[in-house]
Amino acid sequence: MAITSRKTDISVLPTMKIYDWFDGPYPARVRIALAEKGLLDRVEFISVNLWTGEHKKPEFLAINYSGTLPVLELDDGTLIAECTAITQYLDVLDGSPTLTGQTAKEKGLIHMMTKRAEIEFLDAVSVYFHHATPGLGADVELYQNPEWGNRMRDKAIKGMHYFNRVLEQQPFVAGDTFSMADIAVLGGMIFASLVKLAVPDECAALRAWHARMQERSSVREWRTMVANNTPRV
Ligand code: GTS
Repeated sequence: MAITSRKTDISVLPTMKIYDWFDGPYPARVRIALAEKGLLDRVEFISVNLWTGEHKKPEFLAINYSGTLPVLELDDGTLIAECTAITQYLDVLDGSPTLTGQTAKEKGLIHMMTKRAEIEFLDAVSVYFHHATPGLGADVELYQNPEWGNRMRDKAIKGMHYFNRVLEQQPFVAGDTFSMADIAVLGGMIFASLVKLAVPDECAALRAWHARMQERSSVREWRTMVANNTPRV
């Protein structure tokens, strides 16, 4: 049974702040979600420079205990970290969720596949980056374990095969419609491309899905912003 809801006029909503780094793969997830929801203009972006380790400084740790980006700050000062939590918040803001599901079943499946995209793919690529490559540089990467990083690289490649099998069966990561789970896998693809982790040739369904995703205006807009080095602020 679908939950009936009335759409809220987003132009009356207070503006929000997002702490992020404009071309980071996790921040990309939230920027793509914002574009999908038509909310990009409702946000002021605050740059936190990952490459100089700003996210590990006490000032930022006071904003997000985990020392990661992105973080959403509401006009009453509430801080919401974690891409999934932020996306969920943004999705229900207008009373008409389109990314996180309407029915109990949709919500359950989207949550499961988003978590799976993180655990099996995106987070694994991230660990590979931080541990088995120079990562953010010696000044920021104070502990590295290349063996662990390489294991996570192998896990990420296995994850790509898993999502390929999923996408052989259905058009989108969590079923018949585009959702937050697709955005999470997109985050994995963005990070994989940054660290030059190729999608295996045999993952044709994953490649075809990825090509289709590039046609979405939310993804196109993000790519153009990165290519032109013109972050929204
Ligand atoms: N679980 C977090 C989420 O979903 O928001 C992970 C966030 C995350 O790892 N963000 C990256 C980060 O802060 C940003 S980026 O690498 O995608 O640009 N990394 C810095 C670090 O030191 O881990």
